[in-house]
Amino acid sequence: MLYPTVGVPIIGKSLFHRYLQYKYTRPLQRARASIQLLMPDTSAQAMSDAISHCTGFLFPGGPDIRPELYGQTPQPGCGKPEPMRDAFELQLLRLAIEARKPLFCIGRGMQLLNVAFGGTLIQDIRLKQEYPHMDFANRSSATHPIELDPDSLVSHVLGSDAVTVNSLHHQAADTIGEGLWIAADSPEGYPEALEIDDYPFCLAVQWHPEHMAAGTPVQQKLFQAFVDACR
Ligand SMILES: [Mn+2]
Repeated sequence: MLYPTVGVPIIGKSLFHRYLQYKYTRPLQRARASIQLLMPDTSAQAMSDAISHCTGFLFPGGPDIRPELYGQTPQPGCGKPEPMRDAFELQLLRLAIEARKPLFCIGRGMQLLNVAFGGTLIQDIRLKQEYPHMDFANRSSATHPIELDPDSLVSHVLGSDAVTVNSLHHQAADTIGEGLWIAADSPEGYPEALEIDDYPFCLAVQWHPEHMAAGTPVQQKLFQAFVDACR
């Protein structure tokens, strides 16, 4: 299986969405993956097709998750959710975990993983940050440091226990779901990577390696390791 099939929930159809989508598919292709974009279809048939057809899944960035899904009501600063994406991606992620598929969860994807395990989110961190964590203009640059647990998968893949990363988020994982642990954090203590206890392969990062991979080879390693785990 030289080109494993990686399932990626579709981000959207506008030109801007397609640009964002391309940012994920390009480093996956560079790592020699075949990509299956997945439409938000929650039917049992679509779910079982996705699980049987794809050897791994990448959960991409996107809008804020509906607070109701982690037991809260929307607070000021919380963005407009996309309930269709939430319902589809949460269901798919749960089935993928059950099937022990390799996972790569990025940005919103990492937050979704936390919600899938019963964790919660801080709905807006903009008033409680030392670094600008929502910095779209500098999305290809490393803008804040993080510390990684040297025993984590993400640290092994990056080959370091301290790196600097870009930052495109205004929410953060708060209570961590049972069965997950914090593999990296920002200087303020916001989780920047999560991992699942006793799981074959899961990278979940709060930063956006897809915008760095072209210019920062170490970030491409995350995509390579994920695709290798799918092979
Ligand atoms: Mn950050």
